[in-house]
Amino acid sequence: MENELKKLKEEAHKLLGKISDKGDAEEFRVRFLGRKGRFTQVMRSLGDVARENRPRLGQLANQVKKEIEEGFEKQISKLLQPSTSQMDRPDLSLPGRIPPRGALHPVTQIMNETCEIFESLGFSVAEGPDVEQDYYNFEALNIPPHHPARDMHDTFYISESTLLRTHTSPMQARVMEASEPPIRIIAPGKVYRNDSDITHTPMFHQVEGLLVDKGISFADLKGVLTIFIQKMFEKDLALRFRPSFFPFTEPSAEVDIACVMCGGAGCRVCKQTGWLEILGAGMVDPAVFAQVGYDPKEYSGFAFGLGIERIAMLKYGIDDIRLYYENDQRFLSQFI
Ligand code: 2NM
Repeated sequence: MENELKKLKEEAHKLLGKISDKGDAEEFRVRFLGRKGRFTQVMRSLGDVARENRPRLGQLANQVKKEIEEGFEKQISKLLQPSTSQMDRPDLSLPGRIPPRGALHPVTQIMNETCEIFESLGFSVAEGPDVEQDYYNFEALNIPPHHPARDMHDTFYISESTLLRTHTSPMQARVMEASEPPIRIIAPGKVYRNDSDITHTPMFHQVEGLLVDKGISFADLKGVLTIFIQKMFEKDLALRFRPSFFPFTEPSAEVDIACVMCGGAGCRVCKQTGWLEILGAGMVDPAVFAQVGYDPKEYSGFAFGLGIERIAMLKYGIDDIRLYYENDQRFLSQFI
């Protein structure tokens, strides 16, 4: 009987591993553990065994039964659980993990938008060095040494003849020097002035425009700037041209727009004037044309310069320019 039990145990063990569905499990249960199963059969022969061996064999039989039952339970619980290959399979119904997304700096956004508007009007982008020669920053633009206008620029000098450009117009002098009219360009980029308060940072961004051809008038300037303001502020804002002075333009104007906050009624932002100063412009001075070798009798042109930070401040209602350069996430994340 001992042999029978051993054989039974081995047989059950071999078949346990092959149970792979409900049918197999039921078959196994009937065959080994059922009322007419193999185990019951073996137990019947306990009566034929010598009396003194019965307790030992009875114990052994119970142990074998327990082992088979436990093995059977284990196999069944395995069947009820998903297999490892099922667990490794990705759950396609889960929502995706969204990575944190970066965004362009508000100044970059307005810079890009500005360039796109002028490009839509036929202007090409001309870029040049931040470290510029005194000649292109000043002399070519009708600002000779010792000219009082140099004072206004708070220039960072690198040497006697090189400096950080104080505006992007040196690029326009370079383009005019290198090519003939018609010219229709904008010069976007960083500019530097030794000045710092709530409306000035030592580095800021400008876009300057230049259009030179035969028969260009102040009306063309007004038209281009009006379209730019309307597209940038998505509103039919009024423009006002006030007489002003720049060494490189004559006549020159400072351009105001109707206050974006109150529409001209007067408020804190426009200091009750109803107007906001937004850019400078004018007709290119014949002295500049002479410097670059254009005949002022043949050609005329207009130029303008605008500060990107200032436009972004007006568009977004920002009252301190320094916020742009503090890299505070609470500020930046409002422009995503
Ligand atoms: C301004 C205002 C007025 C300007 C002039 C030129 C150039 F090169 F054609 F002479 N470029 N930009 C200009 C004119 C810039 O900024 C407030």
